[in-house]
Amino acid sequence: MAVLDQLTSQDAIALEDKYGAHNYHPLPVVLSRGEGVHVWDAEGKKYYDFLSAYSAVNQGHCHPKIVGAMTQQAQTLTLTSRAFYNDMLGRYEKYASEYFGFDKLLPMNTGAEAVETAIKLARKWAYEKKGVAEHEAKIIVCENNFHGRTTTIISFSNDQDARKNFGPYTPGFVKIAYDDVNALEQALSEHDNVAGFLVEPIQGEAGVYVPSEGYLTKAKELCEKHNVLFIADEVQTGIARTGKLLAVDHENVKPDILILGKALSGGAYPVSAVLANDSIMNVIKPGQHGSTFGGNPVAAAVAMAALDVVRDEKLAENADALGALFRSEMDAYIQNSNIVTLVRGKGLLNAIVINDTEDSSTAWDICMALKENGLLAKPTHGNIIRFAPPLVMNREQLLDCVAIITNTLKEFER
Ligand code: IF1
Repeated sequence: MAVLDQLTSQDAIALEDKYGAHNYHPLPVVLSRGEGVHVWDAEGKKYYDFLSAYSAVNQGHCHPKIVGAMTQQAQTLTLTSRAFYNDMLGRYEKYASEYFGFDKLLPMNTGAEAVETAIKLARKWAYEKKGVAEHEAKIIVCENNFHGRTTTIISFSNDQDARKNFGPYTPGFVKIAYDDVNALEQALSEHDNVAGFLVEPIQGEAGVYVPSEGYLTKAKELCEKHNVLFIADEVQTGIARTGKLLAVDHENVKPDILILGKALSGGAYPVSAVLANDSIMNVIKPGQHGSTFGGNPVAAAVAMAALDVVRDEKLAENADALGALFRSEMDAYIQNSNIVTLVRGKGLLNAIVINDTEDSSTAWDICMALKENGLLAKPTHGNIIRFAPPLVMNREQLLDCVAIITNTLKEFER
Protein backbone atom coordinates (compact mmCIF):
# COMPACT_ATOMS: atom_id res chain seq x y z
CA MET A 1 0.00 0.00 0.00
CA ALA A 2 1.42 3.39 -1.03
CA VAL A 3 0.63 4.89 2.37
CA LEU A 4 3.13 2.47 3.96
CA ASP A 5 6.03 3.74 1.80
CA GLN A 6 8.71 5.35 3.99
CA LEU A 7 7.86 9.07 4.14
CA THR A 8 10.34 11.85 4.76
CA SER A 9 9.50 14.05 7.74
CA GLN A 10 8.72 16.85 5.36
CA ASP A 11 6.28 14.67 3.40
CA ALA A 12 4.57 13.52 6.58
CA ILE A 13 4.11 17.08 7.86
CA ALA A 14 2.78 18.19 4.47
CA LEU A 15 0.23 15.36 4.45
CA GLU A 16 -1.02 16.26 7.92
CA ASP A 17 -1.20 19.92 6.99
CA LYS A 18 -3.24 19.24 3.86
CA TYR A 19 -5.49 16.41 5.03
CA GLY A 20 -5.60 16.75 8.83
CA ALA A 21 -7.55 19.15 11.03
CA HIS A 22 -5.24 21.78 12.43
CA ASN A 23 -6.10 21.12 16.07
CA TYR A 24 -2.48 20.83 17.18
CA HIS A 25 0.80 22.70 16.78
CA PRO A 26 3.35 19.89 17.22
CA LEU A 27 7.08 20.36 17.51
CA PRO A 28 8.40 19.81 13.92
CA VAL A 29 9.62 16.23 14.46
CA VAL A 30 8.08 13.15 12.80
CA LEU A 31 8.41 10.01 14.86
CA SER A 32 8.41 6.61 13.22
CA ARG A 33 9.68 4.19 15.91
CA GLY A 34 9.72 3.89 19.68
CA GLU A 35 11.49 1.52 22.06
CA GLY A 36 11.82 2.03 25.82
CA VAL A 37 12.95 5.58 26.57
CA HIS A 38 13.88 6.27 22.94
CA VAL A 39 12.06 7.33 19.78
CA TRP A 40 13.41 7.72 16.25
CA ASP A 41 12.31 10.19 13.59
CA ALA A 42 11.58 9.40 9.95
CA GLU A 43 15.23 10.03 9.03
CA GLY A 44 16.42 7.65 11.74
CA LYS A 45 17.59 10.25 14.28
CA LYS A 46 17.34 8.96 17.86
CA TYR A 47 15.89 10.95 20.73
CA TYR A 48 15.18 10.56 24.41
CA ASP A 49 11.41 10.90 24.86
CA PHE A 50 10.98 13.34 27.79
CA LEU A 51 7.23 13.72 27.41
CA SER A 52 6.03 10.07 27.31
CA ALA A 53 2.93 11.11 25.35
CA TYR A 54 1.88 13.19 28.38
CA SER A 55 2.49 10.30 30.82
CA ALA A 56 0.80 7.60 28.75
CA VAL A 57 4.05 5.74 27.96
CA ASN A 58 5.21 5.28 31.58
CA GLN A 59 6.22 1.67 30.85
CA GLY A 60 8.38 2.74 27.89
CA HIS A 61 7.59 2.61 24.18
CA CYS A 62 6.41 -0.73 22.78
CA HIS A 63 7.01 -2.67 26.01
CA PRO A 64 7.32 -6.31 24.87
CA LYS A 65 5.01 -7.67 27.57
CA ILE A 66 2.26 -5.15 26.73
CA VAL A 67 2.65 -5.50 22.96
CA GLY A 68 2.71 -9.27 23.38
CA ALA A 69 -0.56 -9.26 25.32
CA MET A 70 -2.12 -6.94 22.77
CA THR A 71 -0.94 -8.99 19.80
CA GLN A 72 -2.13 -12.27 21.30
CA GLN A 73 -5.58 -10.89 22.15
CA ALA A 74 -5.87 -9.06 18.83
CA GLN A 75 -5.42 -12.41 17.06
CA THR A 76 -8.08 -14.03 19.27
CA LEU A 77 -11.01 -11.68 19.93
CA THR A 78 -10.90 -7.89 19.61
CA LEU A 79 -14.43 -6.64 20.27
CA THR A 80 -17.76 -8.12 21.36
CA SER A 81 -19.56 -4.95 22.46
CA ARG A 82 -21.27 -5.22 25.84
CA ALA A 83 -24.30 -6.84 24.24
CA PHE A 84 -22.55 -10.08 25.19
CA TYR A 85 -20.02 -11.09 27.84
CA ASN A 86 -16.40 -11.84 26.97
CA ASP A 87 -13.84 -13.92 28.86
CA MET A 88 -11.39 -11.07 29.46
CA LEU A 89 -13.44 -8.25 31.01
CA GLY A 90 -14.35 -9.85 34.32
CA ARG A 91 -10.76 -10.96 34.87
CA TYR A 92 -9.54 -7.41 34.22
CA GLU A 93 -12.19 -5.80 36.41
CA LYS A 94 -11.26 -8.08 39.30
CA TYR A 95 -7.53 -7.58 38.76
CA ALA A 96 -7.70 -3.78 38.55
CA SER A 97 -10.31 -3.35 41.32
CA GLU A 98 -8.08 -5.31 43.72
CA TYR A 99 -4.92 -3.61 42.38
CA PHE A 100 -6.27 -0.17 43.35
CA GLY A 101 -8.45 -1.27 46.30
CA PHE A 102 -12.02 -0.65 45.13
CA ASP A 103 -15.14 -2.82 44.80
CA LYS A 104 -15.79 -2.12 41.13
CA LEU A 105 -14.44 -0.68 37.86
CA LEU A 106 -16.37 0.94 34.99
CA PRO A 107 -14.29 0.55 31.80
CA MET A 108 -14.04 3.34 29.22
CA ASN A 109 -11.50 4.35 26.55
CA THR A 110 -10.19 7.91 26.87
CA GLY A 111 -9.45 9.99 29.92
CA ALA A 112 -12.14 12.50 29.05
CA GLU A 113 -14.71 9.71 28.80
CA ALA A 114 -13.67 8.53 32.25
CA VAL A 115 -13.99 12.08 33.65
CA GLU A 116 -17.46 12.38 32.06
CA THR A 117 -18.32 9.00 33.59
CA ALA A 118 -17.21 10.20 37.04
CA ILE A 119 -19.33 13.36 36.68
CA LYS A 120 -22.42 11.32 35.73
CA LEU A 121 -21.76 8.84 38.56
CA ALA A 122 -21.36 11.59 41.17
CA ARG A 123 -24.52 13.39 40.02
CA LYS A 124 -26.58 10.18 40.05
CA TRP A 125 -25.24 9.30 43.50
CA ALA A 126 -26.20 12.79 44.73
CA TYR A 127 -29.80 12.43 43.51
CA GLU A 128 -30.36 8.81 44.50
CA LYS A 129 -28.26 8.50 47.67
CA LYS A 130 -27.67 12.00 49.07
CA GLY A 131 -31.15 13.28 48.28
CA VAL A 132 -30.12 16.32 46.25
CA ALA A 133 -33.03 17.71 44.23
CA GLU A 134 -32.86 16.57 40.60
CA HIS A 135 -30.94 18.89 38.22
CA GLU A 136 -29.53 20.78 41.24
CA ALA A 137 -26.30 18.82 41.82
CA LYS A 138 -23.07 20.84 41.81
CA ILE A 139 -19.51 19.63 41.30
CA ILE A 140 -16.65 21.73 42.67
CA VAL A 141 -13.63 22.04 40.36
CA CYS A 142 -10.36 24.00 40.51
CA GLU A 143 -9.14 26.99 38.57
CA ASN A 144 -6.62 26.08 35.85
CA ASN A 145 -7.87 22.50 35.73
CA PHE A 146 -7.35 20.18 32.79
CA HIS A 147 -9.70 17.20 32.63
CA GLY A 148 -10.11 16.74 28.86
CA ARG A 149 -11.80 18.42 25.93
CA THR A 150 -15.48 17.38 25.79
CA THR A 151 -18.15 20.07 25.80
CA THR A 152 -19.04 19.49 29.44
CA ILE A 153 -15.41 19.40 30.58
CA ILE A 154 -14.43 22.60 28.78
CA SER A 155 -17.55 24.17 30.32
CA PHE A 156 -15.62 24.31 33.61
CA SER A 157 -12.23 25.16 32.10
CA ASN A 158 -10.82 28.66 32.36
CA ASP A 159 -8.54 28.16 29.33
CA GLN A 160 -10.01 30.40 26.66
CA ASP A 161 -8.42 28.37 23.85
CA ALA A 162 -10.19 25.29 25.19
CA ARG A 163 -13.62 26.86 25.63
CA LYS A 164 -14.17 29.92 23.41
CA ASN A 165 -16.95 29.48 20.83
CA PHE A 166 -17.83 25.99 22.03
CA GLY A 167 -20.90 27.13 24.01
CA PRO A 168 -23.52 26.83 25.30
CA TYR A 169 -21.76 25.41 28.33
CA THR A 170 -22.90 22.71 30.74
CA PRO A 171 -24.06 24.17 34.08
CA GLY A 172 -23.57 22.72 37.56
CA PHE A 173 -19.91 23.46 38.30
CA VAL A 174 -18.41 25.69 41.00
CA LYS A 175 -14.82 26.83 40.45
CA ILE A 176 -12.43 27.48 43.33
CA ALA A 177 -8.73 28.24 43.68
CA TYR A 178 -6.45 25.18 43.58
CA ASP A 179 -4.50 24.23 46.71
CA ASP A 180 -6.80 26.43 48.86
CA VAL A 181 -8.57 24.54 51.65
CA ASN A 182 -10.42 27.65 52.81
CA ALA A 183 -11.85 28.15 49.32
CA LEU A 184 -13.10 24.55 49.36
CA GLU A 185 -14.58 24.93 52.87
CA GLN A 186 -16.34 28.15 51.82
CA ALA A 187 -17.78 26.55 48.66
CA LEU A 188 -19.01 23.55 50.67
CA SER A 189 -20.64 25.87 53.20
CA GLU A 190 -22.32 28.01 50.53
CA HIS A 191 -23.67 25.10 48.43
CA ASP A 192 -25.64 22.31 50.12
CA ASN A 193 -26.25 20.37 46.89
CA VAL A 194 -22.66 19.42 46.14
CA ALA A 195 -22.18 15.95 44.65
CA GLY A 196 -18.41 15.93 44.38
CA PHE A 197 -15.06 17.69 44.37
CA LEU A 198 -13.12 16.91 41.17
CA VAL A 199 -9.39 17.54 41.50
CA GLU A 200 -6.01 16.70 39.92
CA PRO A 201 -3.66 15.66 42.77
CA ILE A 202 -1.00 17.61 40.84
CA GLN A 203 -2.13 20.06 38.14
CA GLY A 204 -0.24 18.79 35.10
CA GLU A 205 -1.19 20.99 32.18
CA ALA A 206 -1.34 24.10 34.34
CA GLY A 207 2.39 23.67 34.77
CA VAL A 208 3.00 20.77 37.20
CA TYR A 209 1.64 22.54 40.26
CA VAL A 210 2.25 20.36 43.32
CA PRO A 211 -0.19 21.38 46.07
CA SER A 212 0.89 22.07 49.65
CA GLU A 213 1.63 19.07 51.85
CA GLY A 214 -1.65 18.06 53.50
CA TYR A 215 -3.94 19.72 50.95
CA LEU A 216 -5.37 16.44 49.68
CA THR A 217 -5.85 15.15 53.23
CA LYS A 218 -7.72 18.28 54.36
CA ALA A 219 -9.78 18.32 51.16
CA LYS A 220 -10.84 14.70 51.71
CA GLU A 221 -11.73 15.45 55.34
CA LEU A 222 -13.91 18.38 54.23
CA CYS A 223 -15.61 16.18 51.63
CA GLU A 224 -16.37 13.56 54.29
CA LYS A 225 -17.71 16.24 56.66
CA HIS A 226 -20.09 17.53 53.96
CA ASN A 227 -21.00 14.11 52.46
CA VAL A 228 -19.37 15.05 49.15
CA LEU A 229 -17.49 12.61 46.89
CA PHE A 230 -13.72 13.17 46.57
CA ILE A 231 -13.02 12.52 42.88
CA ALA A 232 -9.33 12.15 41.98
CA ASP A 233 -8.38 12.63 38.34
CA GLU A 234 -5.19 10.53 38.13
CA VAL A 235 -5.21 10.25 34.35
CA GLN A 236 -1.84 12.00 34.18
CA THR A 237 -0.50 11.64 37.75
CA GLY A 238 -1.46 8.00 38.24
CA ILE A 239 0.19 4.67 37.35
CA ALA A 240 3.47 5.37 39.20
CA ARG A 241 4.25 8.68 37.47
CA THR A 242 4.79 10.70 40.70
CA GLY A 243 6.78 8.06 42.59
CA LYS A 244 3.77 6.25 44.13
CA LEU A 245 1.17 4.11 42.40
CA LEU A 246 -1.19 7.09 42.67
CA ALA A 247 -0.37 10.71 43.49
CA VAL A 248 -2.95 10.60 46.32
CA ASP A 249 -0.86 7.82 47.90
CA HIS A 250 1.72 10.42 48.93
CA GLU A 251 -0.86 11.49 51.55
CA ASN A 252 -2.61 8.12 51.92
CA VAL A 253 -5.83 9.72 50.72
CA LYS A 254 -8.42 7.28 49.39
CA PRO A 255 -10.67 8.89 46.75
CA ASP A 256 -14.37 8.00 46.59
CA ILE A 257 -14.05 7.92 42.80
CA LEU A 258 -10.73 7.26 41.04
CA ILE A 259 -10.22 8.23 37.39
CA LEU A 260 -7.46 6.50 35.38
CA GLY A 261 -6.31 6.62 31.76
CA LYS A 262 -3.13 7.04 29.67
CA ALA A 263 -0.53 4.67 31.22
CA LEU A 264 -3.29 2.28 32.28
CA SER A 265 -2.46 0.82 28.86
CA GLY A 266 1.20 1.85 28.70
CA GLY A 267 0.29 3.95 25.67
CA ALA A 268 -0.44 0.90 23.53
CA TYR A 269 -4.23 1.29 23.32
CA PRO A 270 -6.95 3.69 24.56
CA VAL A 271 -7.91 2.41 28.00
CA SER A 272 -9.47 4.40 30.84
CA ALA A 273 -11.42 3.47 33.92
CA VAL A 274 -13.47 4.77 36.82
CA LEU A 275 -13.19 2.89 40.13
CA ALA A 276 -15.47 3.19 43.15
CA ASN A 277 -17.03 1.10 45.90
CA ASP A 278 -20.46 -0.51 45.58
CA SER A 279 -22.29 2.20 47.57
CA ILE A 280 -21.43 4.61 44.75
CA MET A 281 -20.91 2.44 41.64
CA ASN A 282 -24.18 0.52 42.09
CA VAL A 283 -26.30 3.59 41.31
CA ILE A 284 -25.50 2.89 37.64
CA LYS A 285 -28.01 0.39 36.22
CA PRO A 286 -28.12 -1.39 32.83
CA GLY A 287 -28.58 0.96 29.91
CA GLN A 288 -27.58 4.08 31.85
CA HIS A 289 -23.98 4.42 30.68
CA GLY A 290 -21.43 2.68 28.44
CA SER A 291 -19.44 2.74 25.22
CA THR A 292 -18.91 0.44 22.23
CA PHE A 293 -15.23 -0.19 22.99
CA GLY A 294 -15.46 0.22 26.77
CA GLY A 295 -14.07 -2.94 28.37
CA ASN A 296 -13.15 -4.67 25.11
CA PRO A 297 -10.96 -7.79 25.32
CA VAL A 298 -7.86 -6.12 23.85
CA ALA A 299 -8.13 -3.23 26.35
CA ALA A 300 -8.52 -5.74 29.16
CA ALA A 301 -5.47 -7.75 28.10
CA VAL A 302 -3.34 -4.64 27.56
CA ALA A 303 -4.29 -3.03 30.87
CA MET A 304 -3.51 -6.15 32.89
CA ALA A 305 -0.10 -6.43 31.22
CA ALA A 306 0.56 -2.70 31.72
CA LEU A 307 -0.25 -2.95 35.44
CA ASP A 308 1.90 -6.08 35.77
CA VAL A 309 4.85 -4.15 34.35
CA VAL A 310 4.36 -1.28 36.83
CA ARG A 311 4.53 -3.73 39.75
CA ASP A 312 7.13 -6.19 38.41
CA GLU A 313 9.58 -3.49 37.30
CA LYS A 314 8.99 -1.35 40.44
CA LEU A 315 8.30 1.72 38.30
CA ALA A 316 6.95 3.82 41.19
CA GLU A 317 10.13 3.26 43.21
CA ASN A 318 12.24 4.08 40.16
CA ALA A 319 10.25 7.23 39.43
CA ASP A 320 10.67 8.34 43.05
CA ALA A 321 14.45 7.85 43.05
CA LEU A 322 15.15 9.24 39.57
CA GLY A 323 12.76 12.16 40.14
CA ALA A 324 14.68 13.21 43.24
CA LEU A 325 17.94 12.92 41.29
CA PHE A 326 16.53 14.99 38.41
CA ARG A 327 15.34 17.81 40.68
CA SER A 328 18.62 17.78 42.61
CA GLU A 329 20.65 18.06 39.40
CA MET A 330 18.39 20.79 38.02
CA ASP A 331 18.46 22.72 41.32
CA ALA A 332 22.29 22.70 41.14
CA TYR A 333 22.13 24.15 37.63
CA ILE A 334 19.51 26.74 38.57
CA GLN A 335 21.78 28.16 41.30
CA ASN A 336 23.87 29.80 38.58
CA SER A 337 21.23 30.25 35.88
CA ASN A 338 19.45 33.37 34.74
CA ILE A 339 17.23 31.55 32.26
CA VAL A 340 15.62 29.01 34.63
CA THR A 341 13.93 30.21 37.82
CA LEU A 342 12.84 26.91 39.37
CA VAL A 343 12.20 23.21 38.98
CA ARG A 344 9.17 21.52 40.59
CA GLY A 345 7.41 18.21 40.54
CA LYS A 346 7.05 14.81 42.13
CA GLY A 347 8.54 11.55 40.92
CA LEU A 348 9.17 11.83 37.18
CA LEU A 349 6.50 14.50 36.61
CA ASN A 350 8.54 17.70 36.66
CA ALA A 351 8.69 21.11 35.04
CA ILE A 352 11.10 24.04 34.83
CA VAL A 353 9.96 27.66 34.74
CA ILE A 354 11.78 29.79 32.17
CA ASN A 355 12.73 33.32 33.16
CA ASP A 356 10.77 35.08 30.45
CA THR A 357 7.25 36.35 29.80
CA GLU A 358 4.39 33.90 29.21
CA ASP A 359 4.03 35.05 25.61
CA SER A 360 7.75 34.79 24.81
CA SER A 361 8.95 32.04 22.48
CA THR A 362 11.89 31.16 24.74
CA ALA A 363 10.43 27.91 26.12
CA TRP A 364 9.53 26.81 22.60
CA ASP A 365 12.99 27.81 21.32
CA ILE A 366 14.60 25.78 24.12
CA CYS A 367 12.49 22.75 23.17
CA MET A 368 13.54 23.19 19.53
CA ALA A 369 17.20 23.26 20.64
CA LEU A 370 16.62 20.20 22.87
CA LYS A 371 15.24 18.41 19.81
CA GLU A 372 18.43 19.23 17.88
CA ASN A 373 20.40 17.85 20.83
CA GLY A 374 18.44 14.58 20.90
CA LEU A 375 15.79 15.10 23.58
CA LEU A 376 12.05 15.72 23.05
CA ALA A 377 9.98 17.87 25.40
CA LYS A 378 7.30 20.53 24.89
CA PRO A 379 6.23 23.63 26.80
CA THR A 380 2.95 23.55 28.69
CA HIS A 381 1.65 27.07 29.23
CA GLY A 382 3.90 29.81 27.98
CA ASN A 383 7.21 29.70 29.83
CA ILE A 384 6.96 26.29 31.52
CA ILE A 385 8.60 23.14 30.11
CA ARG A 386 7.29 19.80 31.36
CA PHE A 387 9.80 16.93 31.72
CA ALA A 388 8.23 13.47 31.99
CA PRO A 389 10.37 10.60 30.67
CA PRO A 390 9.22 6.95 30.67
CA LEU A 391 9.53 5.46 34.18
CA VAL A 392 11.73 2.63 32.86
CA MET A 393 14.63 5.10 32.47
CA ASN A 394 17.81 4.16 34.36
CA ARG A 395 20.19 6.42 36.31
CA GLU A 396 22.79 6.58 33.54
CA GLN A 397 20.18 7.61 30.95
CA LEU A 398 18.70 10.21 33.31
CA LEU A 399 22.08 11.80 33.93
CA ASP A 400 22.70 11.76 30.16
CA CYS A 401 19.40 13.65 29.73
CA VAL A 402 20.29 16.12 32.49
CA ALA A 403 23.53 16.84 30.60
CA ILE A 404 21.61 17.41 27.35
CA ILE A 405 19.11 19.69 29.13
CA THR A 406 21.69 21.77 31.02
CA ASN A 407 24.05 22.05 28.03
CA THR A 408 21.10 23.22 25.92
CA LEU A 409 19.96 25.72 28.55
CA LYS A 410 23.49 27.16 28.62
CA GLU A 411 22.96 28.23 24.99
CA PHE A 412 20.16 30.50 26.26
CA GLU A 413 21.87 31.97 29.32
CA ARG A 414 22.01 35.75 29.03
C1 IF1 B 1 -4.30 16.73 24.37
C2 IF1 B 1 -2.91 18.44 27.99
C3 IF1 B 1 -1.81 16.89 29.53
C4 IF1 B 1 -5.39 14.85 31.63
C5 IF1 B 1 -6.10 14.77 32.85
C6 IF1 B 1 -8.02 13.94 31.75
C7 IF1 B 1 -7.38 14.01 30.52
C8 IF1 B 1 -6.05 14.47 30.43
C9 IF1 B 1 -5.43 15.17 34.15
C10 IF1 B 1 -8.15 13.58 29.27
C11 IF1 B 1 -5.37 14.51 29.13
C12 IF1 B 1 -3.71 15.09 27.61
C13 IF1 B 1 -4.64 15.52 26.51
C14 IF1 B 1 -3.73 15.76 25.37
C15 IF1 B 1 -2.45 16.33 25.97
C16 IF1 B 1 -2.50 15.95 27.42
C17 IF1 B 1 -2.42 17.09 28.36
F1 IF1 B 1 -1.84 19.06 27.53
F2 IF1 B 1 -3.86 18.39 27.09
F3 IF1 B 1 -3.37 19.02 29.08
F4 IF1 B 1 -1.39 15.74 29.85
F5 IF1 B 1 -1.63 17.83 30.37
N1 IF1 B 1 -7.38 14.33 32.89
N2 IF1 B 1 -4.28 15.10 28.94
O1 IF1 B 1 -4.10 15.31 31.60
O2 IF1 B 1 -7.61 12.39 28.77
O3 IF1 B 1 -9.20 12.28 26.85
O4 IF1 B 1 -6.84 12.98 26.46
O5 IF1 B 1 -7.34 10.61 27.10
O6 IF1 B 1 -5.52 16.97 24.40
O7 IF1 B 1 -3.52 17.24 23.60
P1 IF1 B 1 -7.76 12.07 27.21
